[in-house]
Amino acid sequence: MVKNLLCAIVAACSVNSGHAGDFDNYEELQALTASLEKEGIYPAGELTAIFTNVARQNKVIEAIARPAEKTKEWKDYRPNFLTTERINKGVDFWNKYNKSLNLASKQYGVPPEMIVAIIGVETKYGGNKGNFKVIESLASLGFDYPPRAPFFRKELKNFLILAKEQGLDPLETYGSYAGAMGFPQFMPSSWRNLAVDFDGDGKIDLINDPIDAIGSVANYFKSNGWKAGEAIATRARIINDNYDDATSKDLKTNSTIGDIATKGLAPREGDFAATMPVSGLRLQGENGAEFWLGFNNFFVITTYNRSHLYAMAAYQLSLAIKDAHSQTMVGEDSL
Ligand SMILES: [Ca+2]
Repeated sequence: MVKNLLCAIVAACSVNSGHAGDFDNYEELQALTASLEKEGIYPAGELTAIFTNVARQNKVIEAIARPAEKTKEWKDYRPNFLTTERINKGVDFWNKYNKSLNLASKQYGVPPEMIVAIIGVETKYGGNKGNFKVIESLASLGFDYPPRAPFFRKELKNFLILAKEQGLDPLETYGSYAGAMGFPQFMPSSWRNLAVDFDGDGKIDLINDPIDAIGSVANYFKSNGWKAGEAIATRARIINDNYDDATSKDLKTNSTIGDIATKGLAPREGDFAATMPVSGLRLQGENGAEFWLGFNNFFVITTYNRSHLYAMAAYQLSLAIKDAHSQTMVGEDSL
């Protein structure tokens, strides 16, 4: 059914990718071009020439409709991220960029293992930054994917401005099918608004510079409300039969430790103030339903990717990396 819908939307379903110049006659492209020329960001004619080389990518439109966060249960999602390889490479990344991670952690209040885990989940520490031309992804979604076209058109505009600001070649910049770029997979608007030049070389380079990526992830979290030193999530136990009412799919805290206990969930361990904001989470694990309590910082992670599964994978990866990293430090006095 989804395929039929997509066929109707793109009107060329048998063709997997389009042709250069697919968007040349689109009114939306002409409006975007006019706007960027009027603002003096592109000289007349430059964008028109660029877009004659841009093709619609139908596989991008198909991919956006079925992200893993929406189609998988926790028990199938978790093993993709909590692998020995990803944990060990996280320890390597931490050791390699220890100084920058400590500095970012101190400056923004985000623990080093959380910054490492995000870069690990997003791109395996820069190993997989995406093979889609960003301009083609964003144009395909912005012009030919009506459900989220305004969002992606805005990101396309941000990308074209970013290219001028940071000296990127708009036709040779690669990212995910959704247009996310570099080590931390920032969308263009996040790059422009929240990325930082953390190595101080005068450029914000998330594609080639892991140090800029480290500072940018930390700044992103702080800007989205990360609270230094606060818990992220904790496993819950059921204390009465109403517990179904205690969980939700919300992407923010909607209760407190005290209130959620009356609904049937309490932390398995640890000491939390009754007034601490929290939401109950239910995940389908390998051994059945798992209940968790997510705190403010858990939902800050969901601002990166709007999914409980994503935030839990990043959190658990951060714990596994921290544990493995602390073992490599035993007996070393170089810390
Ligand atoms: Ca830099």
